[in-house]
Amino acid sequence: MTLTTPTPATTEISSAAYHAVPEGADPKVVAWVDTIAELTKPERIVWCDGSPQEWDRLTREMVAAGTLIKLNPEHRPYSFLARSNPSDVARVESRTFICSEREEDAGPTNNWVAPAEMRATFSEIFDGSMRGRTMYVMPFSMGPLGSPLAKLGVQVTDSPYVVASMAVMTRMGSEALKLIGEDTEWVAAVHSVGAPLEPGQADVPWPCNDTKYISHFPETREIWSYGSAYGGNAILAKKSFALRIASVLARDEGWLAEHMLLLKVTNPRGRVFHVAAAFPSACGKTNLAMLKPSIPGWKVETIGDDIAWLRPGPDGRLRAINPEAGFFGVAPGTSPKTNETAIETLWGNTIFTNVALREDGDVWWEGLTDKPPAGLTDWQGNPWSPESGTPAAHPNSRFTVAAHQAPSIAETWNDPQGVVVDAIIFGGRRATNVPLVVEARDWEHGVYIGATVSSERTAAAEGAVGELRRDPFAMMPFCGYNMADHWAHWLRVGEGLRSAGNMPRIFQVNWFRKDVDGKFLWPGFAENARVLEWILDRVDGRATARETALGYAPAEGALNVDGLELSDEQVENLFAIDPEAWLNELDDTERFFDTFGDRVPPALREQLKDLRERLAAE
Ligand code: TSX
Ligand code: MN
Repeated sequence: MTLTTPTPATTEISSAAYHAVPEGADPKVVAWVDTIAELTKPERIVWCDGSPQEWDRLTREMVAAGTLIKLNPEHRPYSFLARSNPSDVARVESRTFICSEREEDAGPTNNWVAPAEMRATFSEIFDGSMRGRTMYVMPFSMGPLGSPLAKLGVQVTDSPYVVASMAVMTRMGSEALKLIGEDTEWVAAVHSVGAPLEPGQADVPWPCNDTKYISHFPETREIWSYGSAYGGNAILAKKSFALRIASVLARDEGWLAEHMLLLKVTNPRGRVFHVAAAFPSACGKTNLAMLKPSIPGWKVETIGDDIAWLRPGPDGRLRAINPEAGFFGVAPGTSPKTNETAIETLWGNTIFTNVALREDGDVWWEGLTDKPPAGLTDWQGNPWSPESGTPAAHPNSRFTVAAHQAPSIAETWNDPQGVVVDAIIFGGRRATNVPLVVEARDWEHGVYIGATVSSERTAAAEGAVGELRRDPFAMMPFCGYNMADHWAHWLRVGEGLRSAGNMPRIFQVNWFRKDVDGKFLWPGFAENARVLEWILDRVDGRATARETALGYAPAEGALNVDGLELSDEQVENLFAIDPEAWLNELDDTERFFDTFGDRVPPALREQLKDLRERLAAE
């Protein structure tokens, strides 16, 4: 199949004159592509079909251009290393915008610019931004092709690295394009690295621009991204579509687009459960998504590691899909000890970005092995040794790999009907106050727990160490509308589920509580299966609980700690409630709520008041 047509000698002609549009492509898609091409003025246009041949051609071209390094196929078959520009290594929240018509609809936690103003800026910076480059057109589906829970999109990009990433992370190509018809809703996403090439100008391995914009237009369901080729800034199907735009679609259509992993869990009696869990960054979501239980008889399978779309089904039960098709995971800290399944997943067919290169053509990152191998090249391409004093792999270095390659993937991960959610978990990284696990008193209390998710700042982040970083629903950087409206929406969805007579139970967990000496109280990792056991035994009606001010905690002896080297005192400390510390935290929570003014649902103010009263009575 021919994907390109020869480049004409002239520069500024209608794109329609020189690109081969796939037969049957929706005229509105074609017209939109033409509009973007007229603005960005690429040298040629390629409509991506998502085939293995296309992948092969693109990766070869990127190796020739120096964008990718082919890894040693003996160690890492069909795999590549990309080194980004050192200025382009992470999502840039300060340059991420929600361009709703009204500022209050973006809310106090988002950067807002009026749509007209942003469009005026874009008509300048995107003008000719793809000169000398290929514009790739990528139709894609978020969720199984044709699923009633899935959504379609079309992203254009001038970065072949982004095409290869989207091919892994989404169902991208001809099949998705065929699903777009006259009446199909689809999200339009424009991406440019913002590095046009003059005739004869040599390219660089990782083109990007110091000026960056990641802008979302929720009312017109559009995404425009400029200047970065990294991760969430550029793979617009992920955070931009599946969370920021989808959260708005979900609000309008009565469902939920959430920053959650999805698990299938089978208990020793063979009953199957599904769990959705939201955690802020640096809590080990991918590790939990690929958990190998330490306790016999329990089986955990992966459905998703980052995003879940949840929707009340025809039977009134909450059903969920993973809208993505791959994992874009943080490499450092991933090891056979912390996540053996991820290590198995990464055997090949993987794009690594900003990890270290071994002498033998394989990859390495901090935490993969106790001791670094000799002869490493760091993520910037410089010789590295432990004496270098810098990390060999960038702390935000990544792997991009197909979800179906995980040995833990559930056979139902592709089910177009989604899976029925039995339990929802909210976690955070908290050295104090938050117990290992509690069950919410009811849905409203669960929504309060979600709205008050927080992590203590680590040394890596700005701000004082130990200070609470609020991250409601782990959605702080990802909610495309007013965060307080998101809480109200959760309460509304709960009412619908309740009237249908079947709602998931909500739990709060904290793997990170420390003792007075600053040591983690809970072993975590595979042992978290014990917490899942109590949670799902609660759902199954077989685990006992005791009421506390914070919710239902495991009754004495109900949490299985057999074989763990945990003293009674340590178990007690994992669940200890200090009313004074909690009342101080609630003052902080109230101040946090106040930043949203009168958009905070009264039911959550009520939850705060009730919690205060329960703690004061302790
Ligand atoms: O991912 C983590 N999980 C979830 C696993 C399913 N991490 C890593 C977080 C950084 C991304 C954890 N770290 C977890 C955890 O449950 N718990 C901890 C804290 C911890 C770290 C080390 C030990 C115990 C707890 N123990 C030893 O190092 C021996
Ligand atoms: Mn995430």
